[in-house]
Amino acid sequence: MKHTIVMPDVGQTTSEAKILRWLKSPGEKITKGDHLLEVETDKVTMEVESYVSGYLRQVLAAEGETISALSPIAILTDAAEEEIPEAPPPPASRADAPRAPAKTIAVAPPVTPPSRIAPRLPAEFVEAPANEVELSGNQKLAIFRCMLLCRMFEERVYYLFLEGRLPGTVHQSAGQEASAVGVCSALVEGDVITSTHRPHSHAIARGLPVKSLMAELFAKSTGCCHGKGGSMHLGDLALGMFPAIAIVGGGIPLATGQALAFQYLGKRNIVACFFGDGAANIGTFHEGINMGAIWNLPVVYVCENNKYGASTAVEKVMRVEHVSDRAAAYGIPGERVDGNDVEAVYRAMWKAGERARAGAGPTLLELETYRFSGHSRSDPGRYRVPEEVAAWKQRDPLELYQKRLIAEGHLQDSEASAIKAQVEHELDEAVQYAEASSDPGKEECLTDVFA
Ligand SMILES: Cc1ncc(C[n+]2csc(CCOP(=O)(O)OP(=O)(O)O)c2C)c(N)n1
Repeated sequence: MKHTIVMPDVGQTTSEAKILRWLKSPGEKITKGDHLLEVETDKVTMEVESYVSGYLRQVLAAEGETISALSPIAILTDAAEEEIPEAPPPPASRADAPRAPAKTIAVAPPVTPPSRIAPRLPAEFVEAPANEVELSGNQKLAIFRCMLLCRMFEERVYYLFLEGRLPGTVHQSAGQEASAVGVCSALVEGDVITSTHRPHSHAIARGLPVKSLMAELFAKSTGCCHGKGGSMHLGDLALGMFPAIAIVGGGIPLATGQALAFQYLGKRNIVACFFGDGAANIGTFHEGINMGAIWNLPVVYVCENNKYGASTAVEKVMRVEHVSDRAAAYGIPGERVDGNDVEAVYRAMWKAGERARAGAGPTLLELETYRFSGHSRSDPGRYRVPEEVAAWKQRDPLELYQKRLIAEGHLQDSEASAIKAQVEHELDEAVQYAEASSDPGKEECLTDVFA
């Protein structure tokens, strides 16, 4: 079978990219996920991965050419010698770029960036003793499945994006599943979360149906926001998630306001307010948390410290060592937790949640974690040294939890594979559902929107 590889839409202000070099040559065997070529956009240079496995048969665009997004750039086939059915159309290349497609490309070995930046390695955490919030075997398995769903959802979305099937941009959260799932597992019906530009795992962990999330990413009317929110604004208040807010720090006052509403109405519900380390330097952080503190509001402020706000390392923009140190300024507890240990996150959230439900006010939780991908679809993450990324991958929250459940006797390898197959099937169905759904009609332009 023939597979046409297209140029992904990775530019920020333009929809084209220049091919710097091919990293594979015609005839080479390619595994899905292999880096095929390096491109330069208006903002960055980055490697482009293959979204299929097979043999690279034709390279359709030469190094130096500037190619429009979604134009074909290479042909792969499943078998090495397979006949290629028909000639592909030439790529849409800018008029001033050389037009002759390269037949065979000489490939230089990849260059590793110089390691001048000090790696931000995972900290050592002492495991907190198990207490009254002990989880049952079934609860642990549900947590594992949910983390797996978050991870596989992000992987699926990534490849759909590379294939040019998904519109818009995505900020992915692979690597941060333990924080999303640990926090949301400690919530009950009626509780609410607020989220950020990186909301996919928060939404899955809060229990939003995967079909409605996938349809939202495809901008379809069956999406959780009827196709008008997209990746960065997905949510469903009826299911306990405010549509996410992409303005950094924007969710903090909203969470505080919702907590005030819970208190005013005499409810025992709480708000879990997710935000990143970058948001801890935004004015709303101070105003929102201070207000939550002085009124003892039922809210837990959850900082997912993944070490970077976009490409800016956290210590470049913060004098205190830890975000949680700032809790002292508001007179509330601050706790730093291993954000890659899902049970540690669960316990900390449960404790902070009980405190909030009892009327004792907010807690600032800092969950130390790491995003495996770049900041967004167009960020290769070159500001991070390979040693740092490798050290965090050693602490992959999903692998850590799978090993732990196997060691505790709650899970076997074969069961983990079966769960993975189920999740794969659920995602296949979600993509089919999303692609078969209709676009929002013109008559819906002004419904569900406030401005
Ligand atoms: C007020 C505001 N400033 C800048 C941006 C652009 N921006 C989007 S995400 C981001 C980085 C946010 O970092 P962090 O809060 O640590 O979250 P993370 O991306 O690490 O999840 C920036 C600067 C924005 N969306 N809103």
